[in-house]
Amino acid sequence: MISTTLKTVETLDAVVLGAGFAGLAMLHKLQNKLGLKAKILDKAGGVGGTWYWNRYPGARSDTESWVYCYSFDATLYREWKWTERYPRGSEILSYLEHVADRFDLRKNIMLNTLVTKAHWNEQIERWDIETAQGDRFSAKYLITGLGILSAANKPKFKGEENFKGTILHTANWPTTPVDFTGKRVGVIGNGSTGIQVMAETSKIAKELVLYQRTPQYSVPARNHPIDPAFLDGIADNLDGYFDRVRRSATVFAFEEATKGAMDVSPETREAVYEKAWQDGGGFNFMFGTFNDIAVNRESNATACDFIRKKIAEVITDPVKCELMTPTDLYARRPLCDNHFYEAINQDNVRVLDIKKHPIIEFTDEGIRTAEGEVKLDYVIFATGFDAVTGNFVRIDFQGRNGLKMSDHWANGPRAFLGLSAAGFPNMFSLYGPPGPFTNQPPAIEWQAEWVSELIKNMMDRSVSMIEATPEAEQAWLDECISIEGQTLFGKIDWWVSGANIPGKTKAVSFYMGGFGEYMKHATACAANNYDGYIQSGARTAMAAE
Ligand code: NA7
Repeated sequence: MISTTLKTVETLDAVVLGAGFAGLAMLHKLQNKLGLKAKILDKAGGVGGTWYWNRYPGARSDTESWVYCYSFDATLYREWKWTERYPRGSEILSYLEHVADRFDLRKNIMLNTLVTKAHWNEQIERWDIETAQGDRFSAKYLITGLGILSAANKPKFKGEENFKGTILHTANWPTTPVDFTGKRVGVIGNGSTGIQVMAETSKIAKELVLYQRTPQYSVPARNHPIDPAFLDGIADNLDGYFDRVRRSATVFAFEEATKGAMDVSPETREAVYEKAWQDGGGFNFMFGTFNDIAVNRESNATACDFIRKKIAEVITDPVKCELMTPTDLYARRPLCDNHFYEAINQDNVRVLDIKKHPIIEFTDEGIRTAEGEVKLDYVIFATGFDAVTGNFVRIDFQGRNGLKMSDHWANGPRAFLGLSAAGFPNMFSLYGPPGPFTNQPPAIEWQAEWVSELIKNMMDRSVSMIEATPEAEQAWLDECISIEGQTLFGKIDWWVSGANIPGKTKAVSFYMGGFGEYMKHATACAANNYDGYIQSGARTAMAAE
């Protein structure tokens, strides 16, 4: 049983929420660069964030490993040798555990610690933080690294309690492996998670049934082992390499396209798509082929046609092929897979269209739709996340004058640079909304450095409080809305707008102007004495002083 006895308040310079890529980078900067008293609090039983929870079979990053990592330490980069183009979830988890050890972070990480509230204390200009176990902290700075894809979305179906098999959710996977050999497995959802878990499970399950609402566009990942010498080559020019990566829009390793799909002949277009198909990678296909697939409907249609044609080449069963062929825009997060369509083609795999015949109920033996009952041993929910804001509204954040984050964000997230919500002084959200939409680790570590420089600057000038102005917050949101309006990403319903959660207000949650442009905004803000923030003088001393 959780004890809720309140304990003595621990006074810190900073509390960091979350021990994933963001939290670890931030703690490293605070603890090892600035010498502050800082602590990470995380409800998980280990470090790793997303990669602690998402241990389902087939879990991988679909970003190339050599840019799905930190670049802030050249020795770390040189020492850690990724083994595959797309790192397995377990390998990423080991990497983050290694980082926690290597930079001596564990001494300031409290695990199994669920933060329930964080209130701004006006009198002393500090954050009062409490956990479910009754731990209490007073911190000058509150920095969140909560992740935009971490609050699981678990839709509820009638009769689930009667099901005698096992129900699993990919985002809350057991720490002990689950063996699906010879089992009957149902999977609900075919986003980037669903296609990974299905490709892997189809190899051993007796039967695999996909309960599909919307078919997706996916391209091959073309995973392969990597030569350590290749990684050494990057390490030799680490700053230059990551500088190029970060100046791009998407923060991936590939070169982004500079031409539109309609600017070339049909033959050239076909050849460009074919090359990308052979090279592999979803983001590469969307952003490395042509520069207007995500903004121009005509160009988008050419990519759709190409992928549909490829799906038809792989899935030879005509019924399955029709079910798996998407008809809407290619404007969700681009997917890539490890032989997903080949898996669908197998005899032990069935696809049920639950848009046409929705799930009626779970029975004691399986799932019933209008097409009948299917008997199952396991049902895997790969139904994604209450993305972006999910974790922010689960914690009772209260800023100035008791302003609740859940009220401030009732119509969607708003925060200057995605980092600072007006009314929430000395609080910074790494990779928070509305912020960049990119490959995350190199973007996150850049933001962590930016925040640490801001804190250093405040300390140097004896500034005790900094807060984004409502005007700066609004102007930033307007810019995000304007840019997203020029893309196709907001034209379909998916997690980026919150449309995947029934009843959630649809909103613009990202800055789609590219990370290179994002850095220019944030750098200009800092260079102009943190233009967009109001600052006030020293009222409380730092705990470390
Ligand atoms: P996604 O991409 O949100 O996919 C969730 C899937 O679950 C998708 O196929 C949904 O169908 C389906 N879904 C969600 N709710 C239901 C209900 N109620 N009934 C049936 N099917 C449902 O989540 P992922 O975990 O795959 O990936 C999220 C991100 O994590 C990904 O973009 C990566 O960046 C990492 P729909 O398409 O809405 O019809």
